[in-house]
Amino acid sequence: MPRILKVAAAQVGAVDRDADRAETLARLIALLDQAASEKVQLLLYPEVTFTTFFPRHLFTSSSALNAYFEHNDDLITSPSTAPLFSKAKNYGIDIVVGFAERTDEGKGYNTCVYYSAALGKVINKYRKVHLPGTVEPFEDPEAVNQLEKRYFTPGDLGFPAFRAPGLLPTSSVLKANTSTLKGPIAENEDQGKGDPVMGMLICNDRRWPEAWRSYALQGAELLLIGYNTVAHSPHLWGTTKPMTEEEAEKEALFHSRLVQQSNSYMNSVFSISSARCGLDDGKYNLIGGSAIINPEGHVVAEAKTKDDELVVAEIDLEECRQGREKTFDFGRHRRIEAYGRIGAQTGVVEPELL
Ligand code: CDT
Repeated sequence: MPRILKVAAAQVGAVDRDADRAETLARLIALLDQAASEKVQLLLYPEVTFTTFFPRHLFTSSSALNAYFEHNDDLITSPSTAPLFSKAKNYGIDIVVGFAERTDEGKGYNTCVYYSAALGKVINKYRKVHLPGTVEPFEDPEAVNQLEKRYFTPGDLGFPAFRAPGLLPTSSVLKANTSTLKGPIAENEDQGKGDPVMGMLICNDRRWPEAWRSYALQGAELLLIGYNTVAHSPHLWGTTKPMTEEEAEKEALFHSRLVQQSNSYMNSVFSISSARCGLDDGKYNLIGGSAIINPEGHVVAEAKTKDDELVVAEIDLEECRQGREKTFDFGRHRRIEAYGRIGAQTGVVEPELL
């Protein structure tokens, strides 16, 4: 039985440091309006959706920094963010939205939420696990910084897969069976049925296979990934081979696409990525390349611009079956007795010198 969803990435072009929040919100809503006119059911916005990618800047005043954060529970009530959620509810479109989260205890997380239009509430939250960059700015005043390790705490929620209700006509049929995932495919006839199983990642997380596999082991059929990826930053990316701005951007785009295609294939999962991109403040260049990838690793749809753009596709979640019943049938082929190192070690430990 086909399990078809119409999904989209809401790619967002340049947003300057001092951009008016209301104007940015209006752009996000314009993308939602367009999604509604194209009958999209699920729309993915980028990492830190409502502002510029502020971790590139050093803030010495906490009030200036805090202006970029949303307090945990205010997201769907605050006038600067709420209209996106209420409009999504009215349209019946589920949305995934990234934001800088400030908790009651004062911790900062790079977070995204899944808002279900059917239920009219946030049904899942993810906090970015892999925080790139540095705590202190680079000494070189020309360097592009990425101070995520300064402003955020690594996510503490793990990789929580979840089911999104109300998207498929068959969604309620198997309700009684959807609370737990049981055993390998061959032993579990409900697997790959019911409401779609989803997971969220944020930007740098997409480069880490452990993150994808954690979701795939929960049966995720669709991964949603917002990002802000600097196009040219030798301080962040390294300089094995000196590159022009243009070559560096091409390389960053290549790696972004490489990790999305390969991890979609190796985990038999659809993925959508949505970029904040373009030239912020006329000088900070972020790659575009928002894309929808199928479980065989092929591009289904991709952005053509580095501006506000909707990238839309109709996807059939049944396509996840090919990989997960054959090459990547985890239950039959994974060999956890050989993988101990992956869960036990962070840095590299080389064999002893000869
Ligand atoms: N936002 C984010 O995580 N960006 C990083 C930039 C690379 S820093 C080395 C990314 O992985 O795309």
